[in-house]
Amino acid sequence: MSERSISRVTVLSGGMGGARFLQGLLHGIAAGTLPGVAADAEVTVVANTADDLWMHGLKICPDLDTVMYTLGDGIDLDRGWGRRDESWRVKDELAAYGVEPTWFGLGDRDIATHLVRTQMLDAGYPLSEVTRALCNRWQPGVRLLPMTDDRVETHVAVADDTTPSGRGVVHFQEYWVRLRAEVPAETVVVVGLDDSSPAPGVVEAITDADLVVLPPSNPVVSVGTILGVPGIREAVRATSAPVVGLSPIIGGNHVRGMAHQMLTSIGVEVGAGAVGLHYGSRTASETGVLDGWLVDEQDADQVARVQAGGLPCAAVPLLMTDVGATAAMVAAAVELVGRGPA
Ligand code: FO1
Repeated sequence: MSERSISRVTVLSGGMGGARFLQGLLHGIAAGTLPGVAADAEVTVVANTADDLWMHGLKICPDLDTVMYTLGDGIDLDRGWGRRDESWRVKDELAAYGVEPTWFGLGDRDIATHLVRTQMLDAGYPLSEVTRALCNRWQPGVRLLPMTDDRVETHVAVADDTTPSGRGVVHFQEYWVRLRAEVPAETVVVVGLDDSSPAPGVVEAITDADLVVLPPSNPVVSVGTILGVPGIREAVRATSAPVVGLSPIIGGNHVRGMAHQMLTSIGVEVGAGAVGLHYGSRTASETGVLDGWLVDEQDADQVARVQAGGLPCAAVPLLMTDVGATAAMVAAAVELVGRGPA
């Protein structure tokens, strides 16, 4: 196996889980604890934008902002989203006017981000340029790219006895925030996905990488939507870099978020092994994207099943309890695939 130096790492990321993973990755790079990874390795994040929504005339990009705030040290650590030291005066005033929706938490500081973004979009700048401008302030320490500059939105069909059909469709944010993902997601529809194209730099960030990582983000509505942008799955399958994934499911359930509900809605078993096989082996299948898959030690009994699917697999601690623990799982991921093809 050739020893290869890894200096360009590309991560396909959602919001909270991806952001925590990135903190550990950057920590490991800086600490020099990642085998074969250069101390000055550069990280590019291709972030999910299908959670995005327009509200009160503002364009809100939850996953881009969660990564930017988290790595730029502006995140509220308890919530895992939005700004630290936040106030909610505008939200309260909107509620006083009876303006809906009142269920979405728009903080005053956060609104400034959406105002800048909306003004730049209105001036004709693409989302990728807007994101670059916002990151000039936050300096997240990664190159942050939206998966696409086109409008893409995840919507969820749920049972709704107030409608003649007995079903209703809500924006993903309404499903997650107002409905608290407590009702089954009958169907997930990502509006605009099939007509979208990768944002500038995204394909190259994948094909020119030395390592591509699928972090423990939601495999359906975060990593799944990124892979669904026409051209991105193809780029992952074509890259000369090893591609490694880490399971967001531990012990049969997600750690946070709604991976359980989303996997169920697409008929995929909620298991660490099943998710790895859902992503698939790049070499042993026509659509697979992975060269290796990490599961938590609780799911060690699924390693053989994943390997039988043509996908190298190892069981290591996957709870991101702190940056050191996360860096250790990155090291394990590099060990599993990082030496590159023989
Ligand atoms: N999540 C919540 O649970 N409640 C909220 O009110 C809420 C508001 C919000 C505002 C801006 C933003 O960027 C994110 C926000 N989130 C909120 C988190 C968001 O729903 C998630 O980060 C992802 O979209 C799902 O992973």
